[in-house]
Amino acid sequence: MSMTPSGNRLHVALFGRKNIGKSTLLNALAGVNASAVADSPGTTREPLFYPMELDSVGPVVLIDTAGFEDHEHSELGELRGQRLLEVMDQTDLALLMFMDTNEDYSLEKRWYKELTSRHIPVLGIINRIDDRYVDAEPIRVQFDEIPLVKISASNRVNINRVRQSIRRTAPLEFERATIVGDLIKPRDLVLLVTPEELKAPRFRLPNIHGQIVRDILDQGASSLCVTEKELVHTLGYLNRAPDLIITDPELLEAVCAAVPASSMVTTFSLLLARHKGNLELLIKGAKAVDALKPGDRVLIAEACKAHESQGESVRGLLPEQLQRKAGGDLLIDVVSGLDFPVDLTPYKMILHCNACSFSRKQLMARMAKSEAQHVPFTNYGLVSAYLKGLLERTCPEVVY
Ligand SMILES: Nc1nc2c(ncn2[C@@H]2O[C@H](COP(=O)(O)OP(=O)(O)OP(=O)(O)O)[C@@H](O)[C@H]2O)c(=O)[nH]1
Ligand SMILES: [Mg+2]
Repeated sequence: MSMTPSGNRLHVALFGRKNIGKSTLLNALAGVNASAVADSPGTTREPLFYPMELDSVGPVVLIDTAGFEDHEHSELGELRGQRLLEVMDQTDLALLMFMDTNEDYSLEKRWYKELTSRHIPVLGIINRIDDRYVDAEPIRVQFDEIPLVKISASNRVNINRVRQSIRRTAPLEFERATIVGDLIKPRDLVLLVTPEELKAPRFRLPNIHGQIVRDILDQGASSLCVTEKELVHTLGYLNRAPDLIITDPELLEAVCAAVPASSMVTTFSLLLARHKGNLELLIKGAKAVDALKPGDRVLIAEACKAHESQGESVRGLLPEQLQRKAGGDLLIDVVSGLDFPVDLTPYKMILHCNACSFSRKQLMARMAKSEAQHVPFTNYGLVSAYLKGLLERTCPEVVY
């Protein structure tokens, strides 16, 4: 379970005023002191993400956040507010914390509105029952009768009830659909073709391989994993053509040339795009490369900061290929992690990485922002397949 990629975990975020006990509750749920707790307000300043196995819930990412600002009009207040909205874009379930505030819940209401406008289920937590009495009724009435749990985070009272309520309140659609299950039948043979130099750390395969193999086994199909070098040799000893071949975008040309025309070919990147985003929109976005001109501005967005340390290896030769296609230099901005510009209008297109560490919700939120601003959005793999003229070969089930 510790290998569950973060994109597949239920993202549970804690929201509430400063000093209300968010970090204390996170630690109580986790059973370890993960997040810093202090008497003074403003201890947690930035969102903090903790992937963990939560008893009676399963693999989650618990997200600690900075407390609501009373002075939102300060520059820092606005920045923190922006961070909270970014966290909400990836929240599957919100824990909204309350304590006695003379029943003035205006700050809570403001953020509750943001949560409900994103259709995020909210579980209300009334904290500090060890040192004060809080009447749950006004909260129930003012917050659409959301489920409420009374706890003492520091004394670990009713923490199990919070876990059970998380399980009950978690959105049903969180159970993810399969990545390739719908493309194969029982007894099908699926060939995974990887580059000889795997980008994953030594002794590991990329997470997506594990998820795909699991899907194949669940369907009663079989899988074979080979390197590019062994592909032709392996095809030679098989007594039938593989039903599906999945490869890396950079091997696509070589693989398409080597495999039988009857085998369906696709890429890990395209499967992820289909799984996590709106594939048709991404394909439309890939075609925006045709309109690129020298001097145009393009945004490259990478989900994990790890890509930065790997330099150009993840996005590969893509910037060069784009400039060749545009017939001159482009202005290319690169952002990573949670950074994503609010104003996307200066960009002619947005190229995202595979976003393996993002949830579908997170990627869809970015796609929706781009669509609202009429900026084409696509991913590396689709653009590279399109530039090679192989997009149709790799997604035959999509009409475009
Ligand atoms: N009496 C009592 N104190 C609590 C409880 N939960 C938290 N505290 C105390 O409240 C203070 C603030 O707790 P934190 O968990 O740091 O609060 P926070 O909401 O994360 O605060 P910020 O990060 O500043 O927004 C600490 O001194 C905690 O020990 C509780 O249930 N009862
Ligand atoms: Mg805190």
